[in-house]
Amino acid sequence: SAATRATGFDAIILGAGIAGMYQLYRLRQLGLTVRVFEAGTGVGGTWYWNRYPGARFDSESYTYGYAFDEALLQDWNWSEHFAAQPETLRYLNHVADRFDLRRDIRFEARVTRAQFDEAAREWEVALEGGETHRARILITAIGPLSAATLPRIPGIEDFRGTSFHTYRWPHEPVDFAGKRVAVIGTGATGVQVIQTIAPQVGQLTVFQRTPNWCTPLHNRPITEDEQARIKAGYPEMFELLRRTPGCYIHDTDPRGTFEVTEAEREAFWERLYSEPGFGIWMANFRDVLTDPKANALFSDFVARKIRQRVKDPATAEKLIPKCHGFGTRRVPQETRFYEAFNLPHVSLVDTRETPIERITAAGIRTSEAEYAFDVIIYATGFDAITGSFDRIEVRGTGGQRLKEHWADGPKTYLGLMSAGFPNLLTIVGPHNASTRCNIPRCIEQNVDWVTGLLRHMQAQGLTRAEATPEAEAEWSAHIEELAAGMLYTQVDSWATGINRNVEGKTVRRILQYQGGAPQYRARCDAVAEQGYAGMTMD
Ligand code: NA7
Repeated sequence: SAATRATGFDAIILGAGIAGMYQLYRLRQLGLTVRVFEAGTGVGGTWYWNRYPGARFDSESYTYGYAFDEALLQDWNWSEHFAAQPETLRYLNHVADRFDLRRDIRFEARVTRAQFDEAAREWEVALEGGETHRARILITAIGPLSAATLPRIPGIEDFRGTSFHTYRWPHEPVDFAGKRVAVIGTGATGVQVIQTIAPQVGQLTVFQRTPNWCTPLHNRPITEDEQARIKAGYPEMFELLRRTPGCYIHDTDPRGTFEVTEAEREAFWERLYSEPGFGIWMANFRDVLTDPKANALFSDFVARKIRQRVKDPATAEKLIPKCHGFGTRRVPQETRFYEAFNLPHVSLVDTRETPIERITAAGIRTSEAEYAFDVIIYATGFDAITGSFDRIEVRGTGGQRLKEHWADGPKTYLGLMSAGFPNLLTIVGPHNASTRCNIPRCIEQNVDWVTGLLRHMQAQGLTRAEATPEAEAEWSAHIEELAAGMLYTQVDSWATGINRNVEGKTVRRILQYQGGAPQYRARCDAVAEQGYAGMTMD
């Protein structure tokens, strides 16, 4: 690879999660010299950091594992339909061992700055501590949900008990027996933590600002028969995942909510509520996420379920979202989450009624009461999608900063490149389909596309590739068009770029490709087939 070889590596990859590991594997096949920089002490990304109790898949395990290697698929046995974090981390370590990935990964190496050197046509990357490395190509695999954020509440440093953000969970198990525990946050993470620790703790107080529409996961072990069927059925299953909008085994129902009788509708919704996984979100009537009337009717159905499951009517009402409809925010999947609030030692504080004023040495003070705790768990989420980019000082041609280029919302081409940032490829970046996707499926697509581009550059002896400003403008407008009419765009959430714990993240943005993964894949493939249309290369 002499043609693409610069003074350092052919390519530097940031992050050794699912994306970085697979990109390393692919680039080795091209014969490139690659270095991966990873902040953690091990591989796994999301599954390395999120060690909180109850962390597990919401995708069926066998749909989530890597698809690129048939022997790997046949050798690995998932134990449950929705595997827990320790199993997923074991799986990713198994993959790292099996493909001998670790020898090209530097652990405990956090990248703080990346600067494009126009004359040399290479990126200079600086690690925390000052060490620098150079490479022709820079690939970010830094994750859409990796910049964890604590709430902006005064006094966090004053607390004398134990406290963690769920993403920065300790590696040693935490003993909750007899402890007075607070959980702040009721997103997908908070729900998993709350339902898991509720039976273990002495006392649990949940601080909820916005309730979410949670639906049953219905997890269970995979039987031996099922294991055999899953393995024999992989080719057909992956074919199905290529056709569905989010690469799940759940496909949209072609019917409209009001095209069926009330009895049929109720029966269909009862069935969805009783079935495992995301079917209730992904395989509902086709208009539930776009037609306000359909959405309201289905939200009522889920509200009825919550009222049936939570014994105290006042608590049930607090747990029912009033300001956003079902599926307009990420749907947390739960296992006896609502029943946790029936336990005598579990209580719910609505922080809109009684805001948290400060964290104290002893616990939490709201406008109404002072609570004492041994443990505070911050399940307060992430500076999502662009936050991990903002935390690195990425500078392209003329020294312009990526954060500035994206100040009024991301500007990208295919969600994989940005004009003015040559030789930078953003796996799972903003504007691509991956955060609306069963993510490893979209990661594999992103990585394969990037690998194809680098193979092309290698074959043609090209050393510089960049999206044109016109292609970037067109793609960014296309992103806006695709999201028009979707109810989620009218709601604050990480998917619309809102995080009030971060300066400046108060304006809703379209951050995701909403046309569905098959259409996204087709667009990317067409660009490649047209000799990388919309890009300049020399
Ligand atoms: P989310 O979904 O962003 O949830 C964060 C939660 O923390 C949410 O309930 C927030 O309330 C709450 N929060 C944040 N700041 C505060 C303050 N200051 N006071 C009270 N409550 C607060 O993050 P998750 O980790 O649960 O999930 C992220 C994704 O990871 C998830 O969607 C999966 O795809 C995997 P808010 O709703 O903003 O009122």
